[in-house]
Amino acid sequence: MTAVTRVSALSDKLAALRADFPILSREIRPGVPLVYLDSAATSQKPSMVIDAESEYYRQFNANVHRGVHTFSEQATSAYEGARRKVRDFIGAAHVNEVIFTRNATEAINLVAYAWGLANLHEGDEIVLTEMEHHANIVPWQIVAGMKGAKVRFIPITPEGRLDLETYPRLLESGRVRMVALGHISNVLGTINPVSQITAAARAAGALTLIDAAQSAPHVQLDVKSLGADFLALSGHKMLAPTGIGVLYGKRALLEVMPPFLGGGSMIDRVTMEGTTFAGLPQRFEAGTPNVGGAVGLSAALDYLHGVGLESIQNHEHALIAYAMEKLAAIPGLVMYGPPPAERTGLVSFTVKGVHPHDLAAMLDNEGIAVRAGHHCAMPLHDKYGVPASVRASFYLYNTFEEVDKLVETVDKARLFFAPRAK
Ligand code: C6P
Repeated sequence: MTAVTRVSALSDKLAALRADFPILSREIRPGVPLVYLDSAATSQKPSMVIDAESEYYRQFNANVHRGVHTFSEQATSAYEGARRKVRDFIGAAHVNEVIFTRNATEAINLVAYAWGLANLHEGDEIVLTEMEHHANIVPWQIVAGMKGAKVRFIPITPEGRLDLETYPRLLESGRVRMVALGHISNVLGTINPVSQITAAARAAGALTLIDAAQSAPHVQLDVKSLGADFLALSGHKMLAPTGIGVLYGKRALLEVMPPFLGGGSMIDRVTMEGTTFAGLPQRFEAGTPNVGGAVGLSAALDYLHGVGLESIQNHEHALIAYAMEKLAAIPGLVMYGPPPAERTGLVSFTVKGVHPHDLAAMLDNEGIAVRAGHHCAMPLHDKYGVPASVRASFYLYNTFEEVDKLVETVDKARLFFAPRAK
């Protein structure tokens, strides 16, 4: 008997909720049902989202902000309606603070290039953390290289928390212009104390960017209480289709930033001598946007509201506490990151004597989808001295029975590959 409970705020609704996700009833092979534990890579989509996007293409597909015809007006209205929904979802003050992008990666690149190229100078510093996803490292390294700026890192402790004693010392240089960090680590699950970090950055005269790719699907975001100047998220991790993401930016900052990409839709007037640019948000949305994706994102936000982010968080917390307790009993298994109370619903681990890819392949054989590798966080894996790990990530539709199957199969793999490991 485990000491951790097998109930959560969603226990009574789980069967009905799972029925909303058509893919969850699929079998990987005849008789082997899907156990989807890879939602941190991308979540599955409820019928409501699939239908909303399909409805757009079936009923009123048209380009936005261009035509005067009926469908173009309907498409524009749906697209701009999605923007208002995102504004409310993240607590932004103004709809023009919401820029649609392809994903969180593009949102971060937009800030790194548009803000960074205009505002960084030789010797300036950008502070990141050792637990960042490559999406929040590489763009800064590229732009820092172009401008002669330096990238510095807040270290992490062995338990997978940010080292908050070192952070103020990094700010003391007086050269820090940007502090950019993940709200929740995609490898450790650590929920970072963002408000505390942004407050210190602000006091040191630096701007902040929050990578909310792993938090937007799970916790109620409020850009004001987070103290974020910029925030990036990806729709596909929060029940929406792929190809739609969001950059939030404070209006006063976005208004004075030069464009990122040039082309149609983002201009005021183009002559052969030069171009003047449109206002917000169009200035940062060059070309035809992903209208169907925005419609799907809007439906996803409605779905998340319907279930309730608090209930989702409570459910994931119950799952992760249960999973970590059970996994801890497997000899040779090492989990990375803080205890369940300080993390969201994902856990990365290694098993002594078993290559993460072999483990993931054996899990897949039993229908269990997990991610194996460096999870686009190589510096973090270097820090722990492992090239790769296995990650199981949970979402609102996962069950305690699925956790049991994960744990049983991991133990089976250990006995097969490394029977004498301790
Ligand atoms: N992490 C994972 O399996 P995109 O690819 O742009 O939608 O998201 C990038 C990204 C940025 N920040 C964090 C913290 C992330 O976790 C991700 C995406 C996926 O962990 C795919 S690599």
